[in-house]
Formats: sequence, C-alpha cells, structure tokens
Amino acid sequence: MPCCWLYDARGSDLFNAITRVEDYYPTRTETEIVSQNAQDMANFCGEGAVLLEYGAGSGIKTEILIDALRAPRLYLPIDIAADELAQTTSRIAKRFPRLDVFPIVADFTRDFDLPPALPLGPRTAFFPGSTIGNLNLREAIAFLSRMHRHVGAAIIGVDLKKDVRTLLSAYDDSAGVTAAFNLNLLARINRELDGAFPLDRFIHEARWNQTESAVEMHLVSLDSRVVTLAGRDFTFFSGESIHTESSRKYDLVTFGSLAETAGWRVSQSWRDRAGQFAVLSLDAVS
Ligand code: AVI
Repeated sequence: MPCCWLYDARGSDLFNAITRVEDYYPTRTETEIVSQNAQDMANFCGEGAVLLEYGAGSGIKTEILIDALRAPRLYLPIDIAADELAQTTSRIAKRFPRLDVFPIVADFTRDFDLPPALPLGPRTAFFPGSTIGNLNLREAIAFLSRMHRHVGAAIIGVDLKKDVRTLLSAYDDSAGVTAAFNLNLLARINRELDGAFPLDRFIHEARWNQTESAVEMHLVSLDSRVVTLAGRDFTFFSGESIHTESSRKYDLVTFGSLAETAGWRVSQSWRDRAGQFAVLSLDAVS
C-alpha cells in the first residue's frame, strides 16, 4: 500500500511519538547532526537564502537550520498535511519574525508549481527525516529531478545501512508505538472504507529485505479469513501480509549515484560518530 495512507491525524500523532522512542534512532541522530553542523549547512545555503522544505512535518530540525542562516529571505514549507503545516508555519513565523514564510499545501511526490515571483537569492531545498527512503527507485529519481527543477542546491537526510538488529528494533520498538502506528491503518480502513478488519487478528511485523536494502512494515493475518471493505471481499491466508511501508537504507556510494542520475552531485556529508545517519549537501550539476 502507499505508505502515505499511514498518516491520518492519529497516524501523524503516532509517528511523532515514534520519533521520541529510544529504539527509533533516526530522528534524534539527524537532529544531533544538524545541531552540530548548522553553521556549515548555513554557509552552504549562503546569505539571503530562500529555503524550501519538502514534507515539512513538525519542522524541529528546520528551526535549528534557519536559526543558523544569515539573513534568510523566505521559507517555503511544503506538506500535504494542511493542519500540521499551519501549526509549523505559525510557530516558525513567531520565532523568526523577520523571515517571510509562505506555506504550500501540496504532495511533494507529485508535480506542483512554485509561486511565480520568488525573491532573488540562493534557493536551497531541505529534505530531512530520511523520507527519501520511503520512495522506491523510480519515485526517488522523479523526486530528485523535480527538486532539481525547483532549486540549485539541497540538504538531504539519508538513513544508512547498518546491522539488521538495530534496524529491526527501530521499526518494531519495544514500547509498541510502531506496531500501533502500523495497525492504525486497519482502523482507518474500517472507519473510512466501512471495512471489517478484526484489529486483534493482525499483527505488526518489521522485516529486512536484503535485495531492496529496506526495512519493510507488514500487517500479518493470524488466520485465514475474508475481509470485506468498500463492498469488496479480500481473502487472506493465515500468515499472509499487507506490505504497508518500505524504508530504504543507503550507503553513500549508492546514494551518490542515485543523486547523479537526477542531475546532482554530493558536495559534503555530515555524519554522527557511529555512522548511523548522514546529512548530505547536493549541488545541481546539469
Ligand atoms: C517518515 N519515514 C522517514 C519514517 C521511516 O523511518 O521510514 C516512517 C516510519 N515508519 C516506521 N517508523 C517510522
């Protein structure tokens, strides 16, 4: 299923809760990288920057970056979740009263136009969170190519390959928050599509797919059953699963060639000490 369907209001709250659990390392690791290297990142963006953020979400890391920028001109957060975007926009506008903030409600995985009269100044995209990992190869190239049409430089968060045990506990945390996040999809289907999923007969499972270099989230049926939703029947065998999300993990060489395919060159990389996560700066080359 498209993983964007995991994010109804409850799903977004649960995702925010995931970012605070001990087992889920990406958010705190990336936040630490941005905090420790904010000045270098600000230098990369240049003075008077116009900053676009794809999938702005709660915008915590963005605040750290904006705080380090020299006289930024404009911040354009882009997100499909209008409510969260409005909250982020007003928090950032309050914290940085001299910065112009122009929110855009759009799905950044599809084509959309930027406002025609953007102020002059170096344009940089910010795409933290390792959200690029939720896109398959074709989608990732399409996204990076779209970003290339919008800006000449980018800062992007990429989760790195690591031992499978660390990965699986990040996506099946001991507090059960990721399980609740995944199972919420069935509750959503029941509510919005008049579905009849018995929520206690499906379980969350995180799997490592070596070929795809991805952690996958699945909802596994504990029995053989037929589930009706939106007037249609869906048959499950016992142990059969719904694949709800893939989270691809990269090494720097593989990501570098992916970026190159879409017209980018990696210019700098900032990593945590353990090498779990990387934040990369990209320059448009063609
Ligand atoms: C939003 N995205 C980058 C998260 C990830 O790590 O793939 C979504 C997530 N799924 C389970 N935990 C977090």
